[in-house]
Amino acid sequence: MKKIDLKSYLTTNFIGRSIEYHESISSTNTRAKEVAESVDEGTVVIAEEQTMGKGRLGRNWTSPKGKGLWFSLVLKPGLEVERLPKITLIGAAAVYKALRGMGIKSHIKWPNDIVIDGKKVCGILTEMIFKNKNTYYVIVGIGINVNLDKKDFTEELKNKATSLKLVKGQKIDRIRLLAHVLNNFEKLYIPFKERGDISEAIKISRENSILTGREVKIIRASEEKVGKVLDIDNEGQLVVKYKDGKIEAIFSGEVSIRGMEGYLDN
Ligand code: BT5
Repeated sequence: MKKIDLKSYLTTNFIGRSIEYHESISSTNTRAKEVAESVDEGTVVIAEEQTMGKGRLGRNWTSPKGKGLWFSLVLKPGLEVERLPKITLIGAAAVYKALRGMGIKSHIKWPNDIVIDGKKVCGILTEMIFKNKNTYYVIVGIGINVNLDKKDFTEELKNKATSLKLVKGQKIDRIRLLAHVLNNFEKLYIPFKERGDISEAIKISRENSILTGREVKIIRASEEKVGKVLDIDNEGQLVVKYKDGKIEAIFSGEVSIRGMEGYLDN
């Protein structure tokens, strides 16, 4: 991966202006958390390979060498803590737009996945670390399956994951894609940081939502419920109508959403 190439594509002021590059690392999110305090906002920790890539709720993220974009952004937004989980939507919208800019149509599976043809091509893991009551940092970890081949996926993943190479039938320039993601991320993040405005990211998530109109299973720690997704509201919450007619707006991060009929299984 060449830093010089990245710089030539970047249009940002601070996102991706500082890069910490690793050939191999356990998890870029873990590393970003370690360095968050001492680095500038917008620093990107990126690795060719992750040996213990993390998904949400202790799940694994497959991150084979040289085939994907496995990276984490260090953010210091200084907003109320309650608003922060919404940053995941900025990540999703930025990846969506970056793919679109490279001629690839995808959908957003609220709140943290990008899917193509019903298969997951990107996942996002947002974590927060508190230094003290008033000081915290946000780490947005993004994993994109760029040039993975079928053999790079486990049997379990083969049916529910894909890569951009598999979709397009040709290799994709990882550096160019990374720059596109970072450029889009900064554009969506600045209004959020300056005035808590996340409307553009929500609009993108809503307009390209794979879940809207579908029956889904909503899984919380101790219960599973089936409902139909009506919309994503102005707060970025998923609006669901249950069988009993009750409507609920679900806050990002608190649940897992599964498609019915084995579709969208993650
Ligand atoms: C996610 O979790 O989708 C968040 C993934 C975040 C990965 C990035 S890579 C850079 C940064 N550093 C890290 O350590 N993590 C972040 P979740 O919604 O829980 O989905 C996890 C599930 O996706 C797993 O249980 C598998 O079923 C599936 N999965 C694992 N690896 C995959 C891959 N490469 N592509 C598609 N699906 C995958």
